[in-house]
Amino acid sequence: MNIREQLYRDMAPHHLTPLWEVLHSLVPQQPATPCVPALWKYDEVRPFLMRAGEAITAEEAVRRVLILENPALRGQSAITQSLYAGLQLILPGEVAPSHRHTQSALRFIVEGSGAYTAVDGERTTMRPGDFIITPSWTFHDHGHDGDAPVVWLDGLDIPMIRFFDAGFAENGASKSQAVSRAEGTSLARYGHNMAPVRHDAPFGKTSPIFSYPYERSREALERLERDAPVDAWDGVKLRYLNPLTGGAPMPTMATFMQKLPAGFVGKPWRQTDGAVYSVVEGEGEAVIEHGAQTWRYAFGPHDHFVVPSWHTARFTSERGCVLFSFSDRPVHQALGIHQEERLS
Ligand code: GTQ
Repeated sequence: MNIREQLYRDMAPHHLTPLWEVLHSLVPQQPATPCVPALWKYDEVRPFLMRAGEAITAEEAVRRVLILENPALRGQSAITQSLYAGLQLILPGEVAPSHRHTQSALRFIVEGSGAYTAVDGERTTMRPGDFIITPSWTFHDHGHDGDAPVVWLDGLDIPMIRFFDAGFAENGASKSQAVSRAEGTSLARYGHNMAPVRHDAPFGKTSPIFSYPYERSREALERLERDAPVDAWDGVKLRYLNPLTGGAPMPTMATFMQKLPAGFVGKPWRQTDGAVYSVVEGEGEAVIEHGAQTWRYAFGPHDHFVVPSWHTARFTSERGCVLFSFSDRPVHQALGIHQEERLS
């Protein structure tokens, strides 16, 4: 045995390891994520969700969710290293009981109407394409008074909070929280480019608007497609705002909605923030490249896919489509490490 091997072997019991053996992978020349691109076709996922609806009640499950696990991170409940995504099902008459946690959550409504989520005493009705927030440490419960299944995408910063070992959670005193404000109050207070004169930030670093209706986002995208230049990489893309700060709606997650016009052939880009997509309407193709590998995803309504960090991606759409997405960009920006490249 040479002197190096002898050294490694003798110091191992003392919990010591030589940096020079791992330096390259510890400090890579560019992001080297273990995540891989992945696509979940809604046609394939939906039957499992409905079977979950027969297998367990929302109340017993607390949250009846099928987690979208990155194929390279099985068992970690993560779609990227920092983000969690799942599809939650609630059936008519059910309640997903009140609890709160330090993890922030977003809901993006995929299918069905008439369910509600209640945050801090205010309910908001879910409609397809709505983007709804559950701020960190606010009590929230979900219920459904309508007559057909409702499915939404849950996006949470669970892996990030786990990384920091900073998670707290507790159950609410009652199954459904008492309603203390009329539906739409938060949107009226903060959602019209105005704010109460002596406003505070009711949810700290999180947006005071907790429901961003699809109707409005879609109208903005449609007008911009018609009246303004279309971006060669993104089509028409807008980010959701915390109106009190101009920043992302949550401290850990940014959200976006984009419309690719019919006939769109987008240029490629890459960015350090891995992103999760939910297809709202229409069809298209995502082409993702990394090293020598290429993934081609033909997507349609309610499909979900993930573009990992520093993978090159581009979109095309023959008939046009609308895409919702979220990523951990605000954290990259807070740390001053966000990188983005627009390629040609
Ligand atoms: O709705 O509170 O998908 O706490 C995972 C954890 C949803 C929720 C998830 C959660 C929730």
